[in-house]
Amino acid sequence: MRGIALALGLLVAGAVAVAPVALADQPSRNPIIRDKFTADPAPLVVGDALYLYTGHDEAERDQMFNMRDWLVFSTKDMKRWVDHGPVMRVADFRWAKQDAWASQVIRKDGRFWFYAAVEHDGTHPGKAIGVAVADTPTGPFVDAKGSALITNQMTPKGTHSWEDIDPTVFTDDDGITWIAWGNRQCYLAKLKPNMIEIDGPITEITPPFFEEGPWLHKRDGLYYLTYASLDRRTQRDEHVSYATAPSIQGPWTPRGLLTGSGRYSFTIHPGIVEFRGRWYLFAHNADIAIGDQSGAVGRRAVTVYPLAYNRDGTIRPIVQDDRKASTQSVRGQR
Ligand code: FUB
Repeated sequence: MRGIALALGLLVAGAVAVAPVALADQPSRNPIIRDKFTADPAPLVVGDALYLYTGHDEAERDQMFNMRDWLVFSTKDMKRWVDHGPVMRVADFRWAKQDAWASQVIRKDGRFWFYAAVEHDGTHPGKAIGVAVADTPTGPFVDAKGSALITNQMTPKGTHSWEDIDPTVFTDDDGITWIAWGNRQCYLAKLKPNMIEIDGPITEITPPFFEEGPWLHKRDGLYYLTYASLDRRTQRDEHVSYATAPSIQGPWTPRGLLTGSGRYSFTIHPGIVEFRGRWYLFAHNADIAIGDQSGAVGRRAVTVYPLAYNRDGTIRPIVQDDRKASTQSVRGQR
């Protein structure tokens, strides 16, 4: 099965290897935040501003990850970014013990709902997803439930403890909010209108090479599931791939690669948004040093690129290496 998926993915990846988006359209100098290490970007448009929620990398030396709070930045022109500081700390989820991993915020019924992955305490071992709420996009966010929304025990298929990470939330035109998440398996569930409970079954929508970092969006009636993909056979760095569907519940058609890997980073994590009539992909690499700290697995930096759609709804592949923009191609990458 894995072999078939690999062959299918390579086929589709080859099929979309066409001219990349011109970097002349580049909105900001990448990476866009240069005085803090940031990761796992999640954009949200509110009025005339784009808010960007990120993880905060504070790994020291060879430490893999050290993430204790979530940050938010905003912009009105995609060039100047305002740092609003932390919106929440992992310690604010009293049932969590560590790891402020990937998050996303959406607006519903006039409030801002924050979903994030953390490490649960010993009562529900493994990663879990919490939900917090605020009245403004800059917080402060408070735990909205007092317990995890999703625990590792709710998805017994996965045998690893970090299966339940990387929530993405999306409200469809009928007002129903969906949450997708996962590592190795990608899960989908409805949220109740109260935003703090799962409504109905958890289903699996895992696309080819899915590793983590799903992001749901919709454009012109087409649903997109964009995600960090990994060929576990070669164990090369993560890339961004995507799939499309006529409905949130599928069937999902794999569309292959959207980007190669983030420079110097094993992980990459997509976040997509439309702002002022243009679409953007946020991701991360590890291409800055701050003081004597060089970029690393746990010292990443958020980037942004314009997205260009073809008439059939497919997305033109993105070349994200600003330094070698004219020569790099995503052709043949997996
Ligand atoms: O930032 C911690 C983890 O690394 C995220 O949850 C994954 O998506 C990867 O970026």
